[in-house]
Amino acid sequence: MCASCGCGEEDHTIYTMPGESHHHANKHDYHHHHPHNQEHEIQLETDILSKNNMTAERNRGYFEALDIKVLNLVSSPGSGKTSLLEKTINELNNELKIYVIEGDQQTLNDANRIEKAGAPVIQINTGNGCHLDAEMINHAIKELKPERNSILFIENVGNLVCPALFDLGESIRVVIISVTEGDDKPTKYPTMFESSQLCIINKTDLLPYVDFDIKKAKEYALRVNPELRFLSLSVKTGKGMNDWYNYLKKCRIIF
Ligand SMILES: Nc1nc2c(ncn2[C@@H]2O[C@H](COP(=O)(O)OP(=O)(O)OP(=O)(O)O)[C@@H](O)[C@H]2O)c(=O)[nH]1
Ligand SMILES: [Mg+2]
Repeated sequence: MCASCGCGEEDHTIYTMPGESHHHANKHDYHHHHPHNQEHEIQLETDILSKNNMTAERNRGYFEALDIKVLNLVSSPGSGKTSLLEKTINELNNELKIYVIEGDQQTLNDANRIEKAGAPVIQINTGNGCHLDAEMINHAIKELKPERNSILFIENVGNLVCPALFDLGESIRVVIISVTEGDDKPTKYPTMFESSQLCIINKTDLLPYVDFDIKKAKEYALRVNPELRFLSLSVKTGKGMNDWYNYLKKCRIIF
């Protein structure tokens, strides 16, 4: 087991563009040794994260040089990340050049949805891994080759814990919660909210049917990150989506 997040020992990462046969990555050396001594585990975790941070900085430099804005979408499974991207691509594809990196443990489902929506996409299948890391992104952008002045969305593996630790070199981290998940998520999974700049509260069309208090959710999130900004929306009905589109148009200037 990995000392940092408990994901699987073997590296089964697979990179695939829709319509192509996939290929496996080289084994990451940090997945090799898993000593069960606590001191060694802390050392290993520090090594993993510092190696990741160095690669993330290289990614960031690459993105900045090409003026590519990168949004890392993180959430529990099923909060609506791919649905949000599908609608965004449909709405903004004429105005912005959009690219997508999809992260899931298995399947090409999300990449196929994005391709159908009309954006260039690469799927990373992490196998046993429960998060994307900077090296995977580094590898993926060499294949995806996003253009200068574009927006790159990275849909992380659905998981509210591990992706919080791994900087990918993104400009903005966006945490998405849906109203079906409970309004106490920010207190239970604070690192994700602490490390994000924007929080999207999705599926507001379901508010009449669930016990979710938006005011409380925001209050909890602001306790761990007073700088966090919020957008409440429903991808399904489109309510609140204009605020998101405006945020994206502005973030090209701000970040
Ligand atoms: N009612 C409602 N359902 C939604 C909304 N947004 C997404 N969904 C539904 O939520 C389910 C999951 O949506 P996805 O977009 O696949 O979620 P995801 O976050 O990409 O899921 P993973 O990639 O598996 O983590 C689908 O059935 C969507 O149709 C919304 O605003 N309202
Ligand atoms: Mg998805």
